Amino acid sequence: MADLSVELTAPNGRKYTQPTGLFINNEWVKSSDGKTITSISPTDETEIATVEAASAADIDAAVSAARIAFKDPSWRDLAPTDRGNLMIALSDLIGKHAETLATIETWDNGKIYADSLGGDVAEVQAVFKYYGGYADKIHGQTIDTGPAKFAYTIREPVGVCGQIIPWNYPLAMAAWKLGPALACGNTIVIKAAEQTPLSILYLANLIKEAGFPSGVVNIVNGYGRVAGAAIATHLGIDKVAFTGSTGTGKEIMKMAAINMKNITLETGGKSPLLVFDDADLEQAVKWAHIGIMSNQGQICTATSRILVQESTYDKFIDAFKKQVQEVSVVGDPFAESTFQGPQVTKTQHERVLGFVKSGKDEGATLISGGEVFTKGPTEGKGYFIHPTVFAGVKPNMKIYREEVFGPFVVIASFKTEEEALEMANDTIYGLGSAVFTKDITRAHRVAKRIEAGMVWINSSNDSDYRIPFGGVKQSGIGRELGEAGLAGYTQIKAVHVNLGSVL
Ligand code: TXE
Repeated sequence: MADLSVELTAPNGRKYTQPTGLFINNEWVKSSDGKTITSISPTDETEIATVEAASAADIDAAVSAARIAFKDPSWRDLAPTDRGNLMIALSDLIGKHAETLATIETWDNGKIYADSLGGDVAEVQAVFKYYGGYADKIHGQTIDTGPAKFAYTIREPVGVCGQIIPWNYPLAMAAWKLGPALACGNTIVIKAAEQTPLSILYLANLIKEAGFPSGVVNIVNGYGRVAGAAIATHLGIDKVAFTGSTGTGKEIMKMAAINMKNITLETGGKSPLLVFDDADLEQAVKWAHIGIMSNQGQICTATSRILVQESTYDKFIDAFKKQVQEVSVVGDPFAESTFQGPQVTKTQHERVLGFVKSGKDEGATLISGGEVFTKGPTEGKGYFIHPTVFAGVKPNMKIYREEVFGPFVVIASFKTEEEALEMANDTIYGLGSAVFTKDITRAHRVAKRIEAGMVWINSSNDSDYRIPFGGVKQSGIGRELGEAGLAGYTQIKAVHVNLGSVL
């Protein structure tokens, strides 16, 4: 254990012990093949820590631990209320360690500290408490089929769940997956993204401290094509839940077919935000800005396509440009005045800049940003970018069709409601969508016809642990959060009973 943690002092002065191992069977272990991941701060490009990276053999060990734990009476026979209480104890511990968790998240990912603390970590705490409350409320049904027979159903855990998460909300994505899985009595092998390996390891210690039996939650870091693929193909895993790109989601589906795993996917988006000419313009501008520029634009539901009715288009562009330039203060994510920190990695930074070039080449009008931002906390260092807005964008352009995943938005115009809907739905994705109008009938008409898993009326990007989250089309399969989030983590057994008294 001694060499599987390191004492760190974060840029905000917080000192803490960073675990660096693989968390298997409630123990910290080294990678079997000596592979590691070094985490880089996106703010100043310095190395934060080096952690163990799981091999296929390590995944195998984690799955064995999870399988034994699944059958062990200490977990299998734990009363649902006690299972829930463990989750509530974990939620309380997260509250106690909130500032350290938020510090790690901001240092490793680059998201602003106020969001890490008040958004991500607060949500993680709430999710474990919420699903802890569900643990003893997961019921089956009784079904009366006539005088001689009836049946009842039992909602059983799926088994050993593999969970693969991305880097944009490392702790929150872990909680969205661990919460419902634990509430239903499953055991888990979860892999964090190689870009942000640190915060989940700190969470692992809290899981142990809360009192979860060994092997119930196994937490590993590792590369997608090694550890991720080992999870997706493992015959000892009954379900795989994934959040990430649509391309990787499709690969995981194919791999998971090997033993017909139960599957939940939350993938990419190119969510439209519709502004009709009767909208409250000030509100539309405010929410359109939050919807795309929060979290450095690294949100799967980011409203990255703004569609504005022709008569209000010029007014919207002027007001939106002003909002971006006044509110999107780029800089040190630990500074209180900052709205936007760095992109998570050099790769993502370059990817966004690639889209800037594409927009210019295709003839869209750049109205704001489009350059590397050089005034980071360490002069010339860090993956900062100016918030970028392209107007006059046409539906055939690459920047209109593909997910950019950065502080990058395209604006186009429409004439009628019919055309707005056609444009909004002209995408392979179907995750979020927003509509701004004061016409209550139109708001609900559009909400009904839009092809998306979520619609925000006169708002953007609201997410709440009590409300189902997920997409249609190539944005995913299944739902997370809310009561709906439990469905993917139980299976239904039907028990037929013959009363025998009547033929
Ligand atoms: O995603 P990947 P990347 C989108 C966003 C971004 C792009 C690329 O557009 O620019 O994806 O990001 C694991 N088998 N989103 O490359 O590859 C990987 O280790 C099994 C949207 O980071 O999808 C990580 O844990 N696992 C998104 C996770 O998959 C594999 C959030 C996500 O990585 C694997 C992130 C494989 N073959 C990116 N390859 C959202 N929907 O919120 C990778 N992984």
